Amino acid sequence: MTASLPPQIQRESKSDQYAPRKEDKFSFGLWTVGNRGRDPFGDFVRPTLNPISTVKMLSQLGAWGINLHDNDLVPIDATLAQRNRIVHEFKQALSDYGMLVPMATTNLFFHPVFKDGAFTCVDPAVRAFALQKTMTAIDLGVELGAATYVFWGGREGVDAEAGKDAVLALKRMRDALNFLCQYVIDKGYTLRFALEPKPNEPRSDTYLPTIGHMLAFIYTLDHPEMVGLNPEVAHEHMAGLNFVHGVAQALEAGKLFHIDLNDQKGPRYDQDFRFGSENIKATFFLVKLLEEKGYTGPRHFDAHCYRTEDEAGVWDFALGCMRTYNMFKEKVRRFSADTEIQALLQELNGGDQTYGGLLSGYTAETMSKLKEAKFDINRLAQRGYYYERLDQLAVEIILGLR
Ligand code: GLT
Ligand code: MN
Ligand code: MN
Repeated sequence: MTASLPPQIQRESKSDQYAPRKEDKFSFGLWTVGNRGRDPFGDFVRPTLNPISTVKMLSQLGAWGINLHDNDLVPIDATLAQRNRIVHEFKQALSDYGMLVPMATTNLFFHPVFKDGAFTCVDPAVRAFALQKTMTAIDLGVELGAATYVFWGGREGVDAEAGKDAVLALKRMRDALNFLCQYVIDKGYTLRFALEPKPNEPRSDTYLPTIGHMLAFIYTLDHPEMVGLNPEVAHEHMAGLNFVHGVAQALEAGKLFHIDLNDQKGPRYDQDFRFGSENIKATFFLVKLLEEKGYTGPRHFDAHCYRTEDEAGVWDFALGCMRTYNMFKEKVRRFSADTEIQALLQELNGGDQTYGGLLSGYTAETMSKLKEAKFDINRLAQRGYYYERLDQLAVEIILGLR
């Protein structure tokens, strides 16, 4: 492990207006920069990064936060004394390098005990252990200052449909989250839960596969006000969905508690690529949504660098995620400052105001006026919507021509 960042990365991390700063609220998981490149076909390609140096490196790069699973920091078989020493040293590093732990989570998928899932495993002993492990991990997260606690389903799902009752599985998931909400309340913690959907992988089908499924489920919980979403770019793209629309729905419902930023080449295995490395236009509209619609939470990168890279590549990757976010932020600013685009948008949304007053809700009056109204639908059908022009202007903004 190198003691500090390679010189060219140190220079680049501070070079220009896109350089990440603490107020940008960028965070990474220990498991993201710490990803060692093992995949189902090949072994580790990079050495272990120790959590203390990771805190230092990320801080030097301009990141604000570092997130973790319980076992990213404390090995699953650590004694209490070992656990306390590790946590103490980590807290010291956080304070030395001015870093926060905004979010924490539980690893409920790595150990073989979780091969059939955790909260939805058919074996009650595994479900009970999953609750116990999560309570302990919540205590750790709170001790480190986390305000958000993430639940990614991991292995909650099936390969063999015959083996599990899908309705019962949902009830078990609900029971677990209700139990843990009550635990947080009883402990007096101010922690919010953020549920992270994923359609498949590692199971062939995961329960609660998309933002929409998860959102509906939240409202069936005992404490829906404590529970929101942690949507991930790659996961919605795996399901072939429009991530921006999913995030907009969560945001509009007041449920965007956290976000996992990365990138993905369409519906295939979960790639967790560097933010903005693939879907340039979708990334632009995502940053536009987050920046303009009042999302104030962490900009968390749940991504990892290509398997081809050595440790320098890890820091290239991390800096790239943050710089790209800031570059898109600047593009978004240009879009909203572009007089031609704004004039076009105004014209587009203007339309015939005659009927505008009838659209603000049902009253006996609006109802009868609307029933009697005469519409020249052939004239209405003739208008053009200038979307070609507008979209081209958006492309020109993104490509740096405006
Ligand atoms: C795992 C997964 C991610 C989740 C993390 C939180 S762990 O890497 O692929 O999408 O966000 O448990
Ligand atoms: Mn994720
Ligand atoms: Mn992913």
